[in-house]
Amino acid sequence: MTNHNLYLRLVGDRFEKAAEQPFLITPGRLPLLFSELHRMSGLVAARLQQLNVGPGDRVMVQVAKSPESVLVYLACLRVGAIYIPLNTAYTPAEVSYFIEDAKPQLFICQPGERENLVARSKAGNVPHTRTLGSEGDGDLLIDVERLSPEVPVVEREADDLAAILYTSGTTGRSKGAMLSHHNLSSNAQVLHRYWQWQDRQDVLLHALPVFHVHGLFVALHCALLGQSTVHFLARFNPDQIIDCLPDCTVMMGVPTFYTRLLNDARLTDQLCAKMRLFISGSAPLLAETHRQFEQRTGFRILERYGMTEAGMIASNPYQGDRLAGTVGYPLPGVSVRIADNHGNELPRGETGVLELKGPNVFKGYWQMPEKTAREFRQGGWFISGDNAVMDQTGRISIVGRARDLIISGGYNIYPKEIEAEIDAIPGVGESAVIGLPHEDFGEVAAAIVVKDGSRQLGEQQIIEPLQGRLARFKQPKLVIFVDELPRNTMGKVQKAELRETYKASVNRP
Ligand code: MLC
Ligand code: AMP
Repeated sequence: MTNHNLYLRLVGDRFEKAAEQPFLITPGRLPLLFSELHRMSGLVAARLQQLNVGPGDRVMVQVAKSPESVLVYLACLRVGAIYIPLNTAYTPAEVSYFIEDAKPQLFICQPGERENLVARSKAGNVPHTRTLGSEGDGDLLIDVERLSPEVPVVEREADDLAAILYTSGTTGRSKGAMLSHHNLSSNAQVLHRYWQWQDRQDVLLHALPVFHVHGLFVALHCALLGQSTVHFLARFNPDQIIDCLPDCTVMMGVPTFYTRLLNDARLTDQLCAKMRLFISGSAPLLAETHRQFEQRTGFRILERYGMTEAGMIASNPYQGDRLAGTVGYPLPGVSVRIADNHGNELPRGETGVLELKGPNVFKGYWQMPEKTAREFRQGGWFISGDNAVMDQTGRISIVGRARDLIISGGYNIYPKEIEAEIDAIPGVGESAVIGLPHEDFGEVAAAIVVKDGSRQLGEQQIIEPLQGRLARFKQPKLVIFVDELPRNTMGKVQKAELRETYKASVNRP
């Protein structure tokens, strides 16, 4: 049997004879070298085995971005475990849900969160809880050097799961998108070719979080396939970005990265002299940002489109026109069609829901077979939930969302989840959470609230109860009180009307 384990493609023993080339360069730390990657992921894999983590077991991870966190990911692949990264902004209350749902064999959290999370982990019957800090500290890796790194790469079938990434649902309940070894390796190889990755020469500027598709899979997989050195920054920090840019050839970011860079006078064409490619995705890039960036640096940002359930779906061409406001063409091997609400394909030029098929499309939502079935059409077309239009040449523009979804700085916020929390606050009659335009984050959540008259309510009485219940990025940046919510004749709240009324209400903080 062929071993389809993604680890073999990404690392294997490909780099053992590599010169001492850095893989991850993290400020203030010694670089992690390519030549050490197999041995070090072997040590972490040996630790996982000591904790009885084996094929098919889930390993849930809520830790700071660090070279060690990448080693944990690679070690999970190596032992055949399923990697489940969580946003570090999630509160313990949110994490409890994920533990309950995924039933991990091992939960790894930040040392500072140990007290908060061990009890929740125990309540969820998780056999092992360990900690890992941003410097590799914590108890996960204590004495790991004493173990043998000779851990074989477990055989995996193409459809075996490599990772589960949680994505919020329209019902407010998060769903775990199951991604197989083949889903991830096929997508990585396509991107590596499509973006003409320059093996051993490209240097990647990486300031994205590593708990989402963008920073974890798209960026790191391309770098591993291309044996690229990566400037691995904990977060988007303009000073560090400006420092690193002269050494780098590729940057991947959400649109907020580009608008923030444009607000920095230090961004010049000389600073980007070595750059080859700027890529944007995860949220719509404004045509104005595209234009200004080209004017300032001479680079036309390459915009691509993807989602948790399918990795990357479409991209502007590497060579050829990178058109602002479009996400380019379906990637090789991916089929895209625009359909009406019943799954009938629409002629080119008409707006409808984007549906897709291909080796990148996930295996379904973890333990939600009915939900999964509802998201697919006959013939295996996955319903993306994005509204799009295709021109005569097949070029795609995303024109909106069929789902009630807010994308803020590249993070998804599902209004239903926030509304449920607000509606539970004493004194609230009902609420509607909408996305409003925001210079920095593109969109932010705003809550439109109707009081029930039973007590005095101000913005603080709405926001305070959300602390500890919802991650900060999900909390409304603005609360507006109204007498009633606008509804149509069917009784449905008219969110489009609310968005129009309040579109100028949020300014840059
Ligand atoms: C931080 N905050 C946010 C926020 N990020 N609020 C709304 N939306 C966000 N995205 C909050 C903080 O909690 C803080 O709140 C306040 O805003 C100011 O934070 P900051 O210091 O300015 O934020 P910063 O750390 O600079 O982060 C902003 C960011 C970051 C845009 C750089 O959010 C980010 O890296 N986003 C990338 C997300 C991503 O990788 N998405 C890919 C998903 S994959 P307070 O109240 O505490 O002050 C996907 C598929 C695909 O979508 O196609 O790629
Ligand atoms: P997530 O579920 O977090 O992976 O987010 C995926 C969603 O991000 C998609 O369904 C789109 O709505 C949005 N998205 C990703 N890339 C783009 C893009 N280039 N333009 C517009 N929306 C995008």
